[in-house]
Amino acid sequence: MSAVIVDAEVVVTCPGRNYVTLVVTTSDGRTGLGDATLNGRELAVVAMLQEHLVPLLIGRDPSAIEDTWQYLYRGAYWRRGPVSMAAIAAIDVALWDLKAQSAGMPLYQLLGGASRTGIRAYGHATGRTTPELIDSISQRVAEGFTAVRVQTGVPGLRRVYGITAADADAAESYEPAAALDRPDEEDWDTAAYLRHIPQVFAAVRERFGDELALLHDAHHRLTPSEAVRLGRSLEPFDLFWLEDPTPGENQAAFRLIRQGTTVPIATGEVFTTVWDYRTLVEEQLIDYVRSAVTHTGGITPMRKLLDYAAHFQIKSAIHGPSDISPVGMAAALHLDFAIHNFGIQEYMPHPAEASRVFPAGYRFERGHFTPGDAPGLGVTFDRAAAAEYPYRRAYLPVARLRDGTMHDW
Ligand code: KDG
Ligand code: MG
Repeated sequence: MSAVIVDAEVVVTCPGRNYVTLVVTTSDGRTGLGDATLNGRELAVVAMLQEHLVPLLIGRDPSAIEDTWQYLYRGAYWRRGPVSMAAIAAIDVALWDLKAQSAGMPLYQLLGGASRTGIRAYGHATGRTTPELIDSISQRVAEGFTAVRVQTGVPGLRRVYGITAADADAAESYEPAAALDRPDEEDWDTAAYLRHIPQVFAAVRERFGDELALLHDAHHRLTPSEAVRLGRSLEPFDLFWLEDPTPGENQAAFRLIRQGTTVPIATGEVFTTVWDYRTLVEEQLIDYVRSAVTHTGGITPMRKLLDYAAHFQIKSAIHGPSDISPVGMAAALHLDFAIHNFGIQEYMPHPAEASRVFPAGYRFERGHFTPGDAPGLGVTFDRAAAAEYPYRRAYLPVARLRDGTMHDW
């Protein structure tokens, strides 16, 4: 008789930040890992898994990945949404991990094999002032990165997206979630931001020359016309992309941005299905798909989404912040390695304690990753180490305008 799923355990651990991990066990004693971390809403996914999805897995054939995905997605009646899609993603990735382990192959081989020799990654640079930012970029370049996301403080604003608090180590900590009882508050002034950013990119290009790829994340803060103004003002500095210029719920807004500026556009880190991209892809309104494997239902739908995007000359840029665990990162890297339309991979290092909990076989060298050749995802989970780091409630910040009005964070 072929193996069946006998257990699926959900483990929450906080090695420097919270992670939700699914461990699926089969009747022949194999285990597969999935990442179900949803930053600031972790326990909602835990409940979705423990109360609703794990009971449906027991006794199922672990090799029937597509059928299980459809069973959980269509079978719920209530489709989409980040809590459901993160829960389904963890199951899907764990089943791919099991299948590749059974085949004795690294997962990328099951996805079609290597399409490249290395996965180009971008690092993060941040500074409250331009000299501090230049130092931060220099560190990334010294580490071997050929592409860097550049975020900067804005004069007159206490705290903005991507910039650490004044008392933190500005160069090294990008983690926005904080273990506080209430979300931290950042301030925002679009006019001040739009005035300041072009000067910063001028200084960065001047210092680092033409070759270094520069990226910037507007983090959903702008209207379409403000995004056009920003895009145009940054055209002389040849950005690799401008990310999340405007909130993505209204896909049609991107038509205005596309008509107004030639700056390449990346979006989708908060999207959860292919439907969130339909207008963007079919009308070629974006250049990069930013979805995370962890938040978009796993490897199964991500492969379909990226293949669909490929037909419209749109490339991958899988979300890789520190709130995607090393399990989710490994899943992204195997997909990056196999697909044709790979663009770039985000890399925000995990807290040091996380590498104790999730020993991973992927390697980072001279700005590029390789996923490793261990069978499956190539990540293990040290439960004893995980138990040393209990869950801590944490929230992402919120943003307010100068008069106190809530704004998009
Ligand atoms: O959980 C939210 C973070 O992952 C997000 O703010 C990071 O925008 C982000 C990025 O581009 O990595
Ligand atoms: Mg982003």
